[in-house]
Amino acid sequence: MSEPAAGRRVLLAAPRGYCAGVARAVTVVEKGLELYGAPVYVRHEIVHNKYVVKSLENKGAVFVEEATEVPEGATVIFSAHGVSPAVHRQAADRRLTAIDATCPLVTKVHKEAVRFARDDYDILLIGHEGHEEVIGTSGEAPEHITIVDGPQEAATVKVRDPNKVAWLSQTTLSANEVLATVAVLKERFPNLASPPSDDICYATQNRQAAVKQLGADADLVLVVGSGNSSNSVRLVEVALEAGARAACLIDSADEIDETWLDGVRTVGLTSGASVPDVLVDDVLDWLAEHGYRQVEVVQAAEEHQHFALPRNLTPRPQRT
Ligand code: 0O3
Ligand code: SF4
Repeated sequence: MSEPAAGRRVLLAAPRGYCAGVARAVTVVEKGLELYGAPVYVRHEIVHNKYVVKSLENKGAVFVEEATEVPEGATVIFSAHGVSPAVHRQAADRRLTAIDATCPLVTKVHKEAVRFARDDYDILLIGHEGHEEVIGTSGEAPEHITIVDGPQEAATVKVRDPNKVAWLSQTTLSANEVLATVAVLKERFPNLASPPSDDICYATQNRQAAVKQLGADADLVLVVGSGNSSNSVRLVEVALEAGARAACLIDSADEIDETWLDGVRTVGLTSGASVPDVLVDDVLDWLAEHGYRQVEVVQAAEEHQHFALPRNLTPRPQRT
């Protein structure tokens, strides 16, 4: 039995949705289409969101998995998750015009990997094997990097010299889980070197902080995001850890099952860093139609981050 409409409310997480890196990457594809005309090839989903990919396909973007699938001499955009130097070389070999939409905060992790590898460290990259960002970062120094996926792997990973070990991480992991993994590594390698600043980016941390804040008060948390979006999936886990009775990942409002609302008074709502606002607005409309009209914003942080577009997308001033 549903609660009476009077008791129903929505706790809306803030920040949620697009981070600065995603906003920049989506703009790169839109501007690329404007400047170079369709088709513009994009290597890998520009961000892990079905709706974004479909919308850009409708505008003339062609998504491929490898640079080798792009016709010689065409324009290719690299996704926000970053690519290895080998992919840059493939693009150069095919004489592609490459536009790099890698988030600057992912590039920062690549540079840390290069620096630690140059100093001959064994680098333990905390992240999910097979994820595009982890593939790209590992490719900076494959002979130095070992992927460590959680505390259990941290307990057994082998290194050459226990005094020459550094850790880095994927940008979109659960902050708590990374802390737990690093704690195990520090126990084993007391001289473990850390990245100069957090690899888990501000947007991941803020979205997790907001959902953590509302999780305990929510009977159900809806996270808008696609199944291959690491940061979105983490929001479901963080909501459950924070005490939400249930949490579901949905691509859009039409995936909500009405039975999920049985006995639910408070719905928490958030969205991953790759999710456009329109999808959350649709969920809010759907919830309002089902009696959840009262919306309270739960604000964990304010964000003012903005990244400039890549140089080869910025019109150059004309010389006179
Ligand atoms: O890395 P993740 O699967 O979360 O990727 P999304 O969903 O595209 O979100 C943007 C994050 C990103 C590009 C890497 O940090
Ligand atoms: Fe960049 Fe963080 Fe957004 Fe990833 S989640 S694109 S690292 S700002």
